Amino acid sequence: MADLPTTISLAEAAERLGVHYMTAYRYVRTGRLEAVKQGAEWQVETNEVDRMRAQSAADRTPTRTRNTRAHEYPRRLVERLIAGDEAGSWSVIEGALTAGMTPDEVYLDLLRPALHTIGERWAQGSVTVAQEHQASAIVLRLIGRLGPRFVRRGRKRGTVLLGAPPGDVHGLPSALLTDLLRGRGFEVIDLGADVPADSWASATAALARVAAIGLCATTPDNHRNVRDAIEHLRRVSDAPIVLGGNAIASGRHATDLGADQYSDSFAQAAALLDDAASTPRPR
Ligand code: B12
Repeated sequence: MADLPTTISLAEAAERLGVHYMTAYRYVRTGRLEAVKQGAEWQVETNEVDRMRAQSAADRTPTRTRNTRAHEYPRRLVERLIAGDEAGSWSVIEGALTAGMTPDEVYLDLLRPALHTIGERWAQGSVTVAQEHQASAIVLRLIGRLGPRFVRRGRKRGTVLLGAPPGDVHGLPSALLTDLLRGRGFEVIDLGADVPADSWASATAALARVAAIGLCATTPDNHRNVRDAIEHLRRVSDAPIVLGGNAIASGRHATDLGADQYSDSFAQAAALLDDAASTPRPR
């Protein structure tokens, strides 16, 4: 019969791992080693120490190093976000960047999956609403730190307007998409979450020219508001409207709500918006 895991102090864990106490503490803060704080002491399960020892041995095998680590980043980020640890979350991202992940990959292969996992755990009841809110606030701050890495100099390829429909509080998808598009040379105006229908129209009318509009619809059963925003936009602009996000089931669904195009991925959304921006329209 397998031994049940027992709990040891962080100092003992450091000894078993053959590292200094401060190194083990850094592993905890960056999510590489799972530990629970009891009073003033960190406690670590012995099987977690075994896992990390096995991991370190695998990491010493050169061909496996990068993949093994890349696979670990989302798990470590989820852990730090749920713990409400902003500095630790940033350390995970810095580690991923140092290991060669591009800022695009950090958004698509690290932040996006981490948000999905947090959403699943919230739905299962193992993450509280407060933890989900705190994690979202941290992600917003991480995006703030990563944003400058997407800035591109030179002539812009057109202005894209982004945001979420009325009644939809999910502002992170448009914040992520903003940077991804800026990295591709677009000027992007992000109106953020819960944009009233008439504000979509007034913002568009106030701009000299909008090449394309991207609507990020995440909240379920909010279709009337999506349709309403699109109707208001149509009154002031002939720019193509690309609709996407968790709440939109298919291309048919998007066109039924009045949009021109649909995509279920940011990569494709960028290509669609690119097409829309470079197709000449009568002024
Ligand atoms: C963070 C979050 C919140 C935060 C929002 C904070 C913020 N500032 O954004 C808070 C806690 C406030 C919140 C609230 C709610 N949430 Co919420 N939330 C999430 C969470 C964890 C992450 C959302 C996110 O940013 N994802 C990252 C983006 C990048 O991923 P994505 O949406 O899949 O985007 C991809 C595609 O959809 C597409 N795409 C996205 N946008 C666009 C736009 C365009 C133009 C295109 C072309 C493509 C495209 O490309 C992306 C990349 O491939 C999700 C979980 C999840 N699966 O996403 C739940 C989730 C979306 N929430 C959910 C729910 C139910 C709610 C609430 C209704 C809960 C409640 N009862 O109050 C409220 C909404 C209230 C309201 N009136 O809007 C559910 C929706 C379930 C469903 N049936 O669809 C989810 C899926 C959680 C779950 N697993 O159940 N939420």
